[in-house]
Amino acid sequence: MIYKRSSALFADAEKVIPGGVNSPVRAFKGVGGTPIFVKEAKGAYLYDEDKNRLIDYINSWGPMILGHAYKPVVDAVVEKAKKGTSFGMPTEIETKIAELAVSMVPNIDKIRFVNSGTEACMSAVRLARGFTGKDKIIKFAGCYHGHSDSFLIQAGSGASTFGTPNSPGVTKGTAKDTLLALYNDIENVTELINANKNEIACIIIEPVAGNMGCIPPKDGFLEALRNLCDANNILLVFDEVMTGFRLAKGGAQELYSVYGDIVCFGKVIGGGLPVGAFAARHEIMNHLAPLGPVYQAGTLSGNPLAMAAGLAMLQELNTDAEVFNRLAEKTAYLHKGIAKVLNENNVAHTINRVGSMISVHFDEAEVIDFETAAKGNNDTFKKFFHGMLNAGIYIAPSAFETWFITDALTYEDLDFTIAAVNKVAKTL
Ligand code: KE4
Repeated sequence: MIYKRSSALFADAEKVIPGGVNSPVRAFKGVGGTPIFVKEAKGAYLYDEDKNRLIDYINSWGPMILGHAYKPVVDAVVEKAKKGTSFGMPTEIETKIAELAVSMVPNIDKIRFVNSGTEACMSAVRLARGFTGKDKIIKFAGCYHGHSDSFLIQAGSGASTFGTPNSPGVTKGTAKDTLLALYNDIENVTELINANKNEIACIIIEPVAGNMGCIPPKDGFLEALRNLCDANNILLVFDEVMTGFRLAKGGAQELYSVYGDIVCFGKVIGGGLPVGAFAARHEIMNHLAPLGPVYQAGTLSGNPLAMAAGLAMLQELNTDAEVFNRLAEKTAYLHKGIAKVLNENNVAHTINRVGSMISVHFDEAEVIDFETAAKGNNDTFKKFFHGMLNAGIYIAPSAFETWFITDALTYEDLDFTIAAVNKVAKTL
């Protein structure tokens, strides 16, 4: 694959945009090389600036679950744009998408729209603190909830300790209120709660982790978290920015029948436009301004263009009873095919999969948390990434990310992908 034009465009971008990108993971720092510039996309395919066609397994990190330039979404956006893009005043379409989201997702009565997953999670934590009157939060090492200060915290020595900032600009004052636990380790969470009695407002978790690759919750882990929260007057915040409207109509809550107190959304809910949201039962959401004292706001929150894209997307997912089964079946087929060819080529690996989320880890260790996921961040992964890219397959440029399956993928695309893995495996 030739990337002449992408390289030239990257050089231009670097002069005026820090690192040449508007989000760090796009810069290929995790795999080396220069990022690919996309010209356009349709269905399961990206067309880059050098006229290469790539089968897309990132799909904008999740939103394009039905494929790029999905006609009902595009039509809705075009029609809405002709009538204005944002007014800073209430519009009927906000109520329409709120009603639909509340009908699709269990255990929520009200939803507030924002502009990103970060905003959704940041606001959810503020609401939890305001509702409980407590300051501390527990998050899990390796889980990502966006770039709000409270979340950019990395464990010091050991894993369950007072967090220390992992980004300059995050103050020690902020970090002290974020406690870090080990994903899938309920004893560890229990220790943290007991060491911080009556000080913890919420536990925030990705019910299926997607930022360490894909890591499913161990059997009983989510239920145990739910019980710990109930016994200690702690709110359980499910960050479903990735899993929401992807794993099932009702997301991970529906898949596992475990319910958060506050649920965060992003990605799919916006149909590819900037939308985040957080939702909960009346009692909690009524604490939000202008009804209650917890302040949260946004100039472009609920803007008609983004709502039009999101509503069209949710309407499609709500009416197609088979879409989530098709997505899961395609992902299982891909899993089986990749595992077969990696085994035939004696490549040490683990594959994690939940619904239409899948990740390939190039280490034989079972990947259950950040520490075990980190073992797959190695040269084998980097070689695999570039081998697949040269074969016309775009996967995440980081060992800590998940592949996102789109319903636009055909079984021919999946077979093409498996054949590419077989070819690349011989070079690892
Ligand atoms: P955004 O602010 O990027 O819309 O959402 C933050 C966020 C929150 N919660 C979860 C579970 C997430 O996965 C994300 C964002 N996901 C990353 C990809 N792993 C976004 C990609 C990027 O940072 O460019």
